Amino acid sequence: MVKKLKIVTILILCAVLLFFSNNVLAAEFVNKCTEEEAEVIFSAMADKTDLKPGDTFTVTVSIDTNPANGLGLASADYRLVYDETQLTMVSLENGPVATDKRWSMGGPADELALANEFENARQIVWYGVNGGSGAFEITGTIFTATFRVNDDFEGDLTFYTHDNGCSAGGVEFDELGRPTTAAVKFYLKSNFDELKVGEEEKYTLGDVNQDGDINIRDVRMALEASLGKVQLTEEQKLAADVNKDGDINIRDVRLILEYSLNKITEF
Ligand SMILES: [Ca+2]
Ligand SMILES: [Ca+2]
Repeated sequence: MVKKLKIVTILILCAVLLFFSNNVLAAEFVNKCTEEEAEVIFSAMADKTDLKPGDTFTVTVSIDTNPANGLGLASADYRLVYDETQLTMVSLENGPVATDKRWSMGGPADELALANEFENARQIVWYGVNGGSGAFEITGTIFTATFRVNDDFEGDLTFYTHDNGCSAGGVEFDELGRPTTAAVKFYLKSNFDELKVGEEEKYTLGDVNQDGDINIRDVRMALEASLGKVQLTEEQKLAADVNKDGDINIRDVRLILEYSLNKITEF
C-alpha cells in the first residue's frame, strides 16, 4: 500500500513537472536591472512601430554587449512569442551569431507555443551554449524575423519575450582555475510596447473631394468648408486639414492652393 502511494505521488509530481515545463505562459519580459547596470545587453527592435493592416515589418534580435571581464558568454537564449491571429511570419533569417559554428545552437526555429492568453501563439526559439571553456566574445545579430500584419487586425500588437525566454550566462573561474558558467546581469532593449496597428487611411491629404486629384476644386471645397458653407464627411475633414492642427481654415486652403500650383510637393 505504502509502495503504491509512493508510486502515485511520483507520478503526480512528474505530471506537474511536465505541465509546467511545456506550458510556458506568455508574459511581457521584465528587466531585472537597468541598462547601465547590465553586463550583457540584448536588443529586439522592430524597424517600424506605426503599422497598418497588411504592412510588413522586420524584428532584429541581437546581442549588443558582452560581460566586461572579456571572457565572453557561456550561454544565451531568446524566445519571442507572437499571435498568429495578428501576424503571419514571412521569413526567419539567421544572423552571424546564430550561424557561428563555435556554439552549439538551437534554432532559431518557429514553433507552436502553448501560451494561454493568445488564440494562436507561436514562438521563435533560439539558444546558444558553449559551456564555459572556450567561451568567446560574441556580438551581433542573432536572427531577423519579418512579419506581415493580418488584413483583419487592428489595435496594439502583443509581442512577448517571456521572463524565462531571455537569458545569458557569463564565465568565471573557480578556485582550481576551471571555467564555470556565472550569472550575469542582462538587459533587453525593445520597442515592442510601441507597436500599433492603426486603421487603413482612406483619404489622401489635400484631395478634399476624393476624386484622386488635388486641384482648384479641392481648394474651393476647403475654402467653403472653412467658411461653414459646406459640410464635409469625416474623411473629407481629415483630407482638408492638411496641416493637421484639427481645424480647417485659411491656412489649409492656402497650402492646398500652393500644392495644386506645384509650389509645394507635400503637406
Ligand atoms: Ca480632388
Ligand atoms: Ca488645419
